[in-house]
Amino acid sequence: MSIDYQEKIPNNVNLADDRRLQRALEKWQPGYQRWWAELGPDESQNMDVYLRTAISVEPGGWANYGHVKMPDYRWGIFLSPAEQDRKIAFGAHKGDAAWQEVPGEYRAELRRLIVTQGDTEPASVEQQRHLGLTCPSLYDLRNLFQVNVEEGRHLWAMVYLLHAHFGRDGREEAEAMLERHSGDPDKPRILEAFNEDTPDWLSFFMFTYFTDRDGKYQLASLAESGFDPLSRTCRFMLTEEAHHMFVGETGVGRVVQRCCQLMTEHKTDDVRKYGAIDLVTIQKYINFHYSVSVDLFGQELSTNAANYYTMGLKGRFQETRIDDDHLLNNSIYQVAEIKGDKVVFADQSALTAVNERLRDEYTFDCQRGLDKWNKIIAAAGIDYKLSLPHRAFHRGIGSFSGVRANPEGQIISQAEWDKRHGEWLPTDEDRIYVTSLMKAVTEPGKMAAWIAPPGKGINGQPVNFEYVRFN
Ligand code: BYC
Repeated sequence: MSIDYQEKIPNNVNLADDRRLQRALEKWQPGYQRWWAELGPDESQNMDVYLRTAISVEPGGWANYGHVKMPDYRWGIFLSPAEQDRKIAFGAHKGDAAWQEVPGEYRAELRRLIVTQGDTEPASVEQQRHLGLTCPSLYDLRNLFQVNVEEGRHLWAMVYLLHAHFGRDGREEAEAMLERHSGDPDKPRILEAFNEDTPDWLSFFMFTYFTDRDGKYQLASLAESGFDPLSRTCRFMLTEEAHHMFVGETGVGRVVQRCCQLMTEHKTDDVRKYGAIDLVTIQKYINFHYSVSVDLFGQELSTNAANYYTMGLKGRFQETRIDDDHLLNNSIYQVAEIKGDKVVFADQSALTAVNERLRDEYTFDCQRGLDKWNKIIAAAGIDYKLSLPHRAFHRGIGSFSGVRANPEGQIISQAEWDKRHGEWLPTDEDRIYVTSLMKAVTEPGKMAAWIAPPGKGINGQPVNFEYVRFN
């Protein structure tokens, strides 16, 4: 399966043979380019950025690196290769052939899932649009832009599905993706976390670690879909998502490393004196970004999610590797809830608890990064441990949204919350301090004082390579 780079819209879906679809997408393209120019990365139009572009969807098809102006990036439509005779793996249609066309009875639900997924992609580009002006290094600037162009491509992926499979209302939904904007009071993005600012690079690394990881879990669940084009699209998107989480994990790790270096060098916890970010502040950012990201999984018990599952539209993480009946009509799952002033676990229908199961798997995965960051701290001989806050902490969605809890998961009064939340979440002062560190460092190989250099460069290039050229 090859991608024709001569085409206006590079693709491996035989766009050339489908004139109607090609015309529809070519009509949408100028609006997308206008959106990128207006709400994409600030002042970046003339920069040459060392970007990776997919040249094939096969494993290892990522070898194409070169300096590119982002408006000329080859945004295209790539689906993972079809699996022969693929069957629906779960729900009421388990065992049937996967759908190649939208199943009429589930059209509205499927469109909603695709629109919700698609909406997050341009939202994140909008959230991150000012960061380039304060990059801690050229290496980091290039990574930010790589993430941004790939989020743009993920929007294309969802827009392709809407145009190819949903006719007129699909085209309208594709237009609407460019009309809603992150934080817009009149036309906000659909999911709450995508209306928050990403005001500084610590937030960016946290976002790519925690929020992009929600992307991984949601895409993996959609990759199980009985609607085969959605499944194949998401499979390919997941290969790009991995890099975004790498940027987050190594980014936070380098901030931790720099802090520990200064703590041991100066025998102090107060690294702010030396222009770095202290471990307490890093913990507060973790508390914020983790709690906002777990909200993205929806309610603990969700009839929407149960319906998506039974309809065969959205499965569980690695559905086919799970050893059960894949129907879940008689299965139970332990779900946390509030009883009095305690958090307890109770048996619930596994079918209505699929959101919660996914959130549990996500949390388990999040912990891996914390273990790595804690190793950096331990290796420096420092007695401090970063941790994920309890699931009840600072929630806006689900059973815990109505209570106040501390990071250990004890239910506390509003008065205690008002008194103590500044110990657990970034305060205005913390944010002002972190923002004060954000000054662009653009000399090849140089790093801002608050972050350690990366272990290695991109694609075998040295760390002091000119990853971005300003024109
Ligand atoms: N904000 O039944 P429930 C990514 C609504 S990130 C606002 O539990 P459901 C990326 C909900 O819509 C991945 N509203 O909901 C990362 C429902 O409304 P209705 C994005 C919310 O449907 C970084 C009501 O509350 N992909 O890719 O089971 C950079 C009841 O809730 C929220 C997806 O999300 C919220 N957080 O679950 C770039 C996958 N949560 O029906 C990209 C597609 C719930 O009462 N989306 N509500 O009007 C879904 O699968 C589901 O929509 C959700 C929600 C899992 C998000």
